[in-house]
Amino acid sequence: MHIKRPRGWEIPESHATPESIFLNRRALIGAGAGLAAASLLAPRIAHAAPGARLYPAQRNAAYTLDRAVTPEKYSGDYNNFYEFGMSKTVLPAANALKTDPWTIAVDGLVEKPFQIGFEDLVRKVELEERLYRHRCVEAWSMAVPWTGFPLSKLVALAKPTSGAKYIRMETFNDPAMAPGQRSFLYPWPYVEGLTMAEANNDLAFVVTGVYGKPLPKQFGAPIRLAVPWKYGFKSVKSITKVSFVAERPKTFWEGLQSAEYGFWANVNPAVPHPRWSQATERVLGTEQRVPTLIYNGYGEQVAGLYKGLEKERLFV
Ligand SMILES: Nc1nc2c(c(=O)[nH]1)N[C@H]1C(S)=C(S)[C@@H](COP(=O)(O)O)O[C@H]1N2
Ligand SMILES: [Mo]
Repeated sequence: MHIKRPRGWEIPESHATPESIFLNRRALIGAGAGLAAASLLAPRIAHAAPGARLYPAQRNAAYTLDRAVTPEKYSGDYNNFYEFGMSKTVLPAANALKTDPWTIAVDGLVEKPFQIGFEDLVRKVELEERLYRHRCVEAWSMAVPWTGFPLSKLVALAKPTSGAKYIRMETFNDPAMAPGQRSFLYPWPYVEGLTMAEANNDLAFVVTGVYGKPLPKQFGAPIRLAVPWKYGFKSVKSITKVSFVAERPKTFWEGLQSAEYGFWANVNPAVPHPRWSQATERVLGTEQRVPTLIYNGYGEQVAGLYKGLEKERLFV
């Protein structure tokens, strides 16, 4: 028997075989032929990167840049992903990251804790593309077309109770897969957090893709955060757990070196890092130094979040 059938990632979702028909067809096929047919049909999702058929997503024109998009050949080969090593060249090691299947646990102060598969989560939201600046605390920067959905959508799905004051996000912890996690010098797993007001700000974005395709592994596949008004370390990669909590979470970098890397970490050119200036940044690709902007240029959208919090270390 020969079945010519386009694979899942070659056809738009609306044209894909609905699951009910797929299941009926399997039921109709006799046991002997059925085994062969099932083995042809079953891997159609496993071979595609999760959610691949959804790309490229519609660009949201509200998010514009003051600079050119950084070509992927620069941004995709200069990453911070300590789980796979402390150098910028984590691309080969990050290939070991297993992203399929991928489950995200939602727990803490929510109506009802649940686990959700990455594919199921993506089906519940609408993906869009946004051009965002990214400013690492190390004073390099890039401009990237992320694909994803507002973090506020995930908050709404989670249904936090009134006691939830912070959202805490965690990366996988798997030293067998990620060699960096065999080092006891770091407080694994990587943890980050935001206040509920920050999480519900329009700019806070859950990222599933970049450059019009699913996230390559070194960018933190299959699902990460982008909070562009904060230093890059707040944008946690490869998220496996989202918890709603009453107390401010202790973040990974805070646990290592709280004098240099705090909870708030809002970009501010006037507040130097203890060991270097934050006044300018090196743009990946062009290698030019350009002035750094307060809140990385997003002050209009986010400065209001910090009214009344002036006593906090907002820029560390
Ligand atoms: N899990 C995890 N998330 C992480 C990091 C990391 O080492 N591990 N590095 C952070 C830092 S310092 C930066 S600048 C960005 C880098 O994202 P990129 O490599 O996609 O440019 O990811 C952030 N998220
Ligand atoms: Mo960073």
